[in-house]
Amino acid sequence: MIWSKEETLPRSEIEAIQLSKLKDTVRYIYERVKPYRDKMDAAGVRPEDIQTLEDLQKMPFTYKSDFRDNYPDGLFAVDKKDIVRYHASSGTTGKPTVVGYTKNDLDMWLNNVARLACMGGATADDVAQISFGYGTFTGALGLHGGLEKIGASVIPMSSGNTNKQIMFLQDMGVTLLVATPSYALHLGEEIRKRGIDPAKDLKLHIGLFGGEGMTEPMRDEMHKVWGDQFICTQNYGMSELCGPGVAGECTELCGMHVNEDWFIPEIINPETEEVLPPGELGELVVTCLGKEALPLVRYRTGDLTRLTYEPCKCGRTTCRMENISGRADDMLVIRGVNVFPTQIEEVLLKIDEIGPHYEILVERKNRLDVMTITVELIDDRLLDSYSKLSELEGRIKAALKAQLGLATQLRLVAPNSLQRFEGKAKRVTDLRKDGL
Ligand code: DLL
Repeated sequence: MIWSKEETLPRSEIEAIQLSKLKDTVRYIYERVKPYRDKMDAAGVRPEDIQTLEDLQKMPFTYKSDFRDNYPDGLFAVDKKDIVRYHASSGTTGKPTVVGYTKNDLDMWLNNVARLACMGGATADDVAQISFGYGTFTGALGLHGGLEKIGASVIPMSSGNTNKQIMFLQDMGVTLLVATPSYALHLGEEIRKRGIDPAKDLKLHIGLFGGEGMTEPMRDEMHKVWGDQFICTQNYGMSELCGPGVAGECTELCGMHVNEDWFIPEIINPETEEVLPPGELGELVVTCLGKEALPLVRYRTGDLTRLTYEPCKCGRTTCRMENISGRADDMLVIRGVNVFPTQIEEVLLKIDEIGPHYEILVERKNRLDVMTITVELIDDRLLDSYSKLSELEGRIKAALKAQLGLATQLRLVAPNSLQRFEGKAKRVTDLRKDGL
């Protein structure tokens, strides 16, 4: 089922919608958001300079650091009283990136999520278990609202508690699972360990995944674990842009359709900032169209992908983006949670007993991401006192958990035992291969 007629318009009509909304958006931000007005003035661009879609390239970029510099709501274009929902994601340092929605924004957001749910095969007959963590993460409430819009029955399970997840999958006749792909694999394996064959014993046949990438080997693995009846698609989004709902894969499984009447995607070379033609790999830059509370123009997502405008067999005419193949910056996605090494550094530097050298190791164990942080003690006499060492370990772990919203493994090592670098320090080793 195709949810909105805008998904199947001829390209000329999509572009006409984009141009009209783009002109309005640029005028709107110039009039309402001071940091945008300042940037546009500095770049010598006025709203009337935007007359074609190519003119978008005259506009300055927006960065994650703009959120930090205008924390919490300096990029908002409406009065606080018009905000009906806040969400947040990790910032590059201690403060989160806060996003807000008006009533109309929520409606737009959840309609876009309804589209991707339909792309993945969901209907009003589905019973959907949402196994994303609820809270300020946009994934859970986004999919929750989008699936309710199409009339599916939603179970707001949240993440963790495997036994309860399995009990509900069985007892409630769940047909659709929403999760990060790594959690879905983990859950599938736990189910098999209990002697349950998902293909025979469960009604589950749709997986709507996102928040982190799903490679093709991972999709194959998903079928081995959950059975061939299980159709799993992924969708892409980020909190700053609305959350899920930016792009979604249809059951043809050939890239994620961008909701182009709400988002203009561009691909740039992250170093030269030059706009690249369709088919070339580069950083995705997104302009939101018609958002009221937080209208972002040319937002540097940091995600690397490519676009294709070839028509899709499913009938949708919107452009498609390929699987994200990496990041232009050093952000890590750990169990769907965004982590910047700078956030970790900020925590570690506040703790007197440890030095400034650290290493971050990311691995996948039992299908789940595990992050181990190794830090050097300043005084090796601490190594002789178990009680002092375990108190320190507990304190560092708690501070990291509070900052990242994620449990980490910690290794405390003797002074001067970590490698020193003459040039740029290589602090992160990511051993996850193809997501498996
Ligand atoms: O992860 C929004 C979302 C939730 C999308 C649920 C889809 C489903 P953030 O927490 O702000 O928002 O994280 C955004 O996660 O810049 C990507 O690096 C990564 N990401 C999200 N979806 C995918 C995906 C949500 N399908 C950041 N493939 C993004 C690869 C993804 N990476």
